[in-house]
Amino acid sequence: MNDLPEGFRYLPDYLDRAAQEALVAEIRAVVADAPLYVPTMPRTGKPMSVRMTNCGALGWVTDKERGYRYQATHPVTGRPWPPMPASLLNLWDTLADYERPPEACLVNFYDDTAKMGLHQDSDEADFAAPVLSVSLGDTCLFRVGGTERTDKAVSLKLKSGDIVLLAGKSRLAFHGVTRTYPGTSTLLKNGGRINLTLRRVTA
Ligand code: MD3
Ligand code: FE
Repeated sequence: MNDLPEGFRYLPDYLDRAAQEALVAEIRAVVADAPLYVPTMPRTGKPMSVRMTNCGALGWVTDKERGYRYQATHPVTGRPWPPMPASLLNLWDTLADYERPPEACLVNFYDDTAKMGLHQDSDEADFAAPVLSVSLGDTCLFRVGGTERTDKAVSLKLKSGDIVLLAGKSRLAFHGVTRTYPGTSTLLKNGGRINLTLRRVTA
């Protein structure tokens, strides 16, 4: 907990229960329009355990043939992503300290066995902009290291209502989700964990 990368801001319990519930309702509406899908890894086609969708002008997607990228349409429905809810734009305005609005909100859904391997977020053209992450539902064990894969990493638990802001050097830190802790939250009726990441994509 004392070796967090420079620019990493952890805001525990930032959203109260009512704000979390309101956000879940907005994400359910997003998912009704843009269903969660199973992303696959570049080249191997191996499915990720996290299901994903997006809102905003651009969305992060991955598949075997075309790999990691941002695009304006849902890979399954072909429709544009639904707009970003005003509450998320407001959060960015309050916390990001960045002149321009986020272009993408990636919605990650973790079931009881899902995890996310150690990676760097480098598909965006603008690394000056921060990434803002909101956790909802079950607690997870999150791991964050330095800008090299082999740098020492620290673990912390991210719980429902927590926000993490990745600015400065932490923007390119390696990070991942080791596991979730099923049954630790009553926010989502069918359990699981949702993580939202708001980003600038273009420079
Ligand atoms: C540290 N999501 O979507 S959120 C991702 O909980 C992603 O779903 C995780 O990693 C999740 O790419 C972690 C916290 C987070 C997000 C972006 C970061 C940490 C980060 C970017 C740079 C460094
Ligand atoms: Fe990431």
